[in-house]
Amino acid sequence: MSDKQAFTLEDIQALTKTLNDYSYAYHVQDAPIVPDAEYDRCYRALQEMEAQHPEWVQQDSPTQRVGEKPDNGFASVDHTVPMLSLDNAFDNDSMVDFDERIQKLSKMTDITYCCEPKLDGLAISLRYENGQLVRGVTRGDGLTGEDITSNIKTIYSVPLKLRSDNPPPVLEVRGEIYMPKAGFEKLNQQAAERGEKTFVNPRNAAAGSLRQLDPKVTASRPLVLCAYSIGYVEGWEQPDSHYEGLLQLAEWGFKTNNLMARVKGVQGCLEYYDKLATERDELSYDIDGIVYKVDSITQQNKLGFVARAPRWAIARKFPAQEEVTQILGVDFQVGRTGAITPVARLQPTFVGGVTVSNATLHNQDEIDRLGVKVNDWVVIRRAGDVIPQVVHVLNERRTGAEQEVEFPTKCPVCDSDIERVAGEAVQRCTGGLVCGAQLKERLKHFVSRKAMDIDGLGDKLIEQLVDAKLVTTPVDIYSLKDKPARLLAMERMGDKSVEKLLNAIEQSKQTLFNRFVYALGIREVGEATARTLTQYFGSLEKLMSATEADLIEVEDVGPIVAQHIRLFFDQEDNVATVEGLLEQGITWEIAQIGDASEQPLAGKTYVVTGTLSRYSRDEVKDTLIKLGAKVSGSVSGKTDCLVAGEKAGSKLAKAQSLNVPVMDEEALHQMLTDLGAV
Ligand code: JCF
Repeated sequence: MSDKQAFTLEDIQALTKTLNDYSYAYHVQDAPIVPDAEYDRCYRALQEMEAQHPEWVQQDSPTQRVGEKPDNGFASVDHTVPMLSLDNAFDNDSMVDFDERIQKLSKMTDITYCCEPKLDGLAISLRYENGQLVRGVTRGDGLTGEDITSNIKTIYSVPLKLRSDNPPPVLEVRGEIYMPKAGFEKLNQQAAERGEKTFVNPRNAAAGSLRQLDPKVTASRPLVLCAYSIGYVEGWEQPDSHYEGLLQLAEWGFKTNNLMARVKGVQGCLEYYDKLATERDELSYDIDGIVYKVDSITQQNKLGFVARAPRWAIARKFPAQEEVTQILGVDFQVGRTGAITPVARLQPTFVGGVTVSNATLHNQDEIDRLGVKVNDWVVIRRAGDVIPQVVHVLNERRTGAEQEVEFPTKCPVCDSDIERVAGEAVQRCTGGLVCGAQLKERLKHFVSRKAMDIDGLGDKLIEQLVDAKLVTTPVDIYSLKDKPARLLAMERMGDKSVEKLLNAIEQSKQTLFNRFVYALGIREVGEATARTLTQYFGSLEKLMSATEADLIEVEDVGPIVAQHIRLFFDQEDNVATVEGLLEQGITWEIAQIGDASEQPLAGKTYVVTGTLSRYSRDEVKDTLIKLGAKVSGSVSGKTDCLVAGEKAGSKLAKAQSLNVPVMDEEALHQMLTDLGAV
């Protein structure tokens, strides 16, 4: 506002409220109502108005979130009401015991429990006086914590002021401060790029961020507060339900967990656990279990405490995702593109619900970053279906018996040289298809479900076929029909399975252009890129003759991908393989490579998400492509329609926030039926 327009106190108050509403929608409700640019514009406008009239700055102005360093570090503060810890349960039996104890003590049956995911962060207590945030304190030892108000204020999901015209005179809210997985990854990536130390997990990153003396540092960290209980209140009648108390907190502007639920009895608790256990890995934040609380506050008060833990609550823990074990040795595996991956052989350990005996070490850089040696004791992590990782080395356990990891210079499978391309982290075997390992991996990729989809040609059989030199290129798969006796000689192959396999191979010849291109296994060309390429070029000849400059024109294809594609088709044996496959009779529907503009869904971009029951997601994608649509992996402003099955998560939320039309499975089925596609 360089031209100094006149404005009033009311204008500042109104703009402050507008910004806080935007921020609440974004940070608490996860449903932004304006683009970031609009928020930033309003924020700068408020900053300028405040600079002209500092005496009008509102206490809850977003500009007040980042303040000065506290002068004398963090002061100690006694909690009004102690912050309790939780007893743990590790199995169903302990949950049954817990419920029986509650029934006995309260002389009631069918207890109502309030359940919520247990966030893996740090507990804090927030004090509000007449609706204004006055203090934020860490849990500390439960009785005394540290005053970290200046850091807490930088967290946007912490309301500086309650959203109420008559807030309670005093309110203390307890909650967990955590760092969502995506923010954690980004933070670590930035730290790594600057050559700084990375955090081992989101919990440590959250703890480290709150311990910063400079609030500016905390402000730069992606922290979130989720409220989990009312710790203390004056001048307001609490409902006799923990659950309803949380609903009130949500109304006052706090983020509460949207998976929170009330259930009946231990049966309800166990069902809730099973459901969350399957969803755990898809959540945007780490959880380490479920918290169950007796819902009635009257009952809670009657049940009371033992030592520091309430009798009315329990934390049911998931199997640990991190464990300590020893590295017995390091093997080197050769992948489809020749990439050499060091794999740590571990003393087998139960982690994340399974026994793990291997963990990937990725590449030389990762070995250097971890500083890992053979015989080291390490923390390993297995989350969901992700390959187990080595998180860090326990240096204090070193005995002197540790040995450096020696990266080979020759391929352990074919003895060809290993080379490292400048600027790349991976080292590769230069053997190409001479290397049995690369050939096996390429074949496994070629026959996989999203590629040529040849059922019955499993990893074990491929290995045998390659070892027996029956198959030396993908083309050979299609002449197996001339050698049934050789197939019968393979392990666990009978007349029936040979017949089935040969049928599956024949059937795979009728495919889709994008599947074929994906199956070729060109480096950096995944399922989505294969789709984009085939839709852009329309024919194999055009794709094969495209220059790097032509390729860069394709959406999502950058110079590196373009180079890999060109390199692939410049290699004679690759061209020979493609031609050989076509000679074997591989074809795809002409509709796909015909005049795209005449197809019913031409020019439309679809995204498919969630669980479908009538079709598989791949089937739906294939069908949409046949109808001329483009299928993308992520929702954006350019998306024309999101097909959302059950349990659609973030993509559905994003589509809704961008007003992208959403179609459920029924509507999709109707459309495909109307178009005669099914
Ligand atoms: O999410 C949590 N980590 C969490 C911790 C949730 C709760 O409801 C808690 C808690 C610690 C103590 N409740 C208590 C009483």
